[in-house]
Amino acid sequence: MKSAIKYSAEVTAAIAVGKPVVALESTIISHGLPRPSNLSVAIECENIVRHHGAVPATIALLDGVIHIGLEAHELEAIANRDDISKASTRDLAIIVASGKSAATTVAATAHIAAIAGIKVFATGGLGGVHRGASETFDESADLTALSQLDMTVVCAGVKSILDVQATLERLETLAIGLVGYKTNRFPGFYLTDSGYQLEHRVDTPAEIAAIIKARTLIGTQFKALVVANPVAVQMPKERHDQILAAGLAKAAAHSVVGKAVTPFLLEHFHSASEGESLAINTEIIKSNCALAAEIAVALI
Ligand code: PSU
Ligand code: MN
Repeated sequence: MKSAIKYSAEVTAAIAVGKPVVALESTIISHGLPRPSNLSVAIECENIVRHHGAVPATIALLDGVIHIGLEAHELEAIANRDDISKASTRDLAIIVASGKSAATTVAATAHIAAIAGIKVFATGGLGGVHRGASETFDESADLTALSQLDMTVVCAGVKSILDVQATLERLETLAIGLVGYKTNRFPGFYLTDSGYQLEHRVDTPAEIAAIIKARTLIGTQFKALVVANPVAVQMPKERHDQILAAGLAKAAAHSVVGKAVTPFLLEHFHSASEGESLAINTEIIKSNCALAAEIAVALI
C-alpha cells in the first residue's frame, strides 16, 4: 500500500515552524454546496484562513490517499469529480485500502486533523440527531466522533433540519463542550437563534484559547469543544420554516435514508430558496473560517 497520508506543501511548512493551522472539511464542498460555487467558496475559505494568519488544511481522500491540505488541482478534483463519496470515520480505512476517493464529514475530518495535531477546525454546521431518531436511530457520527477527539470545532450550531433539542441533550451526555460566540442563544445554522439558550458565552478568540488551554490542564481535552458562531443575517424565519417542512415531506416521500439525508435536505434548501440559503451557507462558512483562524492564532 502507498503511504496513506500526504500533507500539502503549505501545511508541511506550517507544521515545521509551528504556524497555526486550521482544518477544513470537504463534504461541504462535494455534497453540501452546488457546483460551480462549491469550488469558489472552498478557495475563498482557504484564503480567509490565510488572511487571518493561519494555514488552511482542507482534508479529503483522493485515490486512496488521505490528504491534509489540498493543492489547487486537488481542491478542484474534490469540487468537480463525480466519484467523490461521503466518508465518515468508519469509511476511512475502506476507502484508503480500495484506492477510492471521498470527501470527509465533520467526524472524519476531525479524526484526521487530530492525527496531524491540528487543534482547530472550521465547518458550516455540525451533524446531529435527526428528527424521528427515536424510531430511525439516525444520529450523526459527528457527535460520537467529537466525544473522543481533542478538537475545537467552529460551526453555526446545527441545522434546523435536525432535532435541535435532542442534539443539545446528546452534546451534554457526550461531554462535548459548548460555548456561544457573542451570543447566549444556540444558533440554528440558517437562523441566528434555534430557540434554545446556551449556558456559556465567549466574546473573544483569546477567551476561547484560554478554555482550550484549561481543557488540557484539566484533562478534558479529548472531548471536543464546539464554538457556536451565529450567522450575521439570518433567513426570514417564515420562509425557512416553509422550505424545511416541504423538504422533510419530500425526503419522506422519496424514502431518503442514511448518509443521503443531509445532502438531500441541503440541496432542497438551495433550490427551493432560489439561492438564498446558498448565500447564507457561504456567509456561515466564511465567518467560521475567520473565527477558527483567529482562535488558532490566539493559541500560539
Ligand atoms: N453542514 C453543512 N453542510 C454539510 C454538512 C453539514 O452545512 O455538508 C455535512 C458535514 O460534513 C457533516 C455531515 O459532518 O453533513 C453530517 O452528515 P450526517 O448527517 O449524514 O452525519
Ligand atoms: Mn445519518
